[in-house]
Amino acid sequence: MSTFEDLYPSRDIEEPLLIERKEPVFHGNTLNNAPISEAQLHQYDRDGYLLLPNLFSQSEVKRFLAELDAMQQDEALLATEAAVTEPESQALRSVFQIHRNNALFSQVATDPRIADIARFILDDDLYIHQSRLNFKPGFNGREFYWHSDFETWHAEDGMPGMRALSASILLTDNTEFNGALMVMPGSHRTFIGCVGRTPKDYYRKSLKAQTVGTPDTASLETFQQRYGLRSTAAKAGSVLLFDCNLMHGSNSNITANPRSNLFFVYNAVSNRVVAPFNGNTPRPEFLATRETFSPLLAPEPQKKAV
Ligand code: 6CS
Ligand code: FE
Repeated sequence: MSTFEDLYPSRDIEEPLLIERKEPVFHGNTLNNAPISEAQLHQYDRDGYLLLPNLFSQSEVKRFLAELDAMQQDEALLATEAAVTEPESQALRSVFQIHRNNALFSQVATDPRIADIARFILDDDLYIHQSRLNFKPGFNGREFYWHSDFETWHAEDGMPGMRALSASILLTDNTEFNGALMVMPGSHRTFIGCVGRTPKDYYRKSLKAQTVGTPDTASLETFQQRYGLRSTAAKAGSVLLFDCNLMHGSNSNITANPRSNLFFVYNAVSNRVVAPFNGNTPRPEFLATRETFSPLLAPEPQKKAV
């Protein structure tokens, strides 16, 4: 059990809990040398997410997709626990820890176009808590039910507070038909404590279809009425930055068009994971960085022109 105070109790509770967020969304205190505009920062702070259209070029996306195809043929990779198939087929659902196991994507993880914004928002040195490719293949890509990533990372990985964010790089066009991420804008400011003890090795099931750690329907109804629903549909090459506690989910993909996205989760070094707050043994390294912890190198400070 963690010796850290549990600011966000979840799982071992009798009733759902709505807890106001303790941490700021934007952890910095200046816009000097900001990599995004004040309007963009305001939008991220207010809504809990920011869409950056066409941040990566089509030729970069083409290179990423070629890497995806190669991974889908890599028998050794497919045999590891980091490769997760869909609940009702052998289609590939996710591949985790690509920031360490894939040369190209380990570079993308440190790309200043996303890492600099994450560092600005979290206002700390960073490391990658988790990375993954979600394939959401045509016809077989099943939904990701409503959830807060932080609820899982807090309960099952021991992430103390809300000082982490995800950068999702869209590798295919995300549309309202093929399962673009849906978000509840503003929901990042309230934590839902979920009822239901975490089974041992729950990740073997949750990565295919999560139930434990997802909110009850009454809380979701309250949230939907309070925050509404918004689609983050955008073209391939766009980047969606979203706060660790934003309520989000995506529908099953019954179209022929895959909805494949690359995710990097940036966590503040000061918010390194500790013992899981649900009291279970920690999840494996491919889901939550512990032994392979290494801070992202901050860029050399801009030398002032003399
Ligand atoms: O368990 C996790 O860490 C993963 N589960 C979901 C549904 N989203 C975040 C993360 O990839
Ligand atoms: Fe998620």
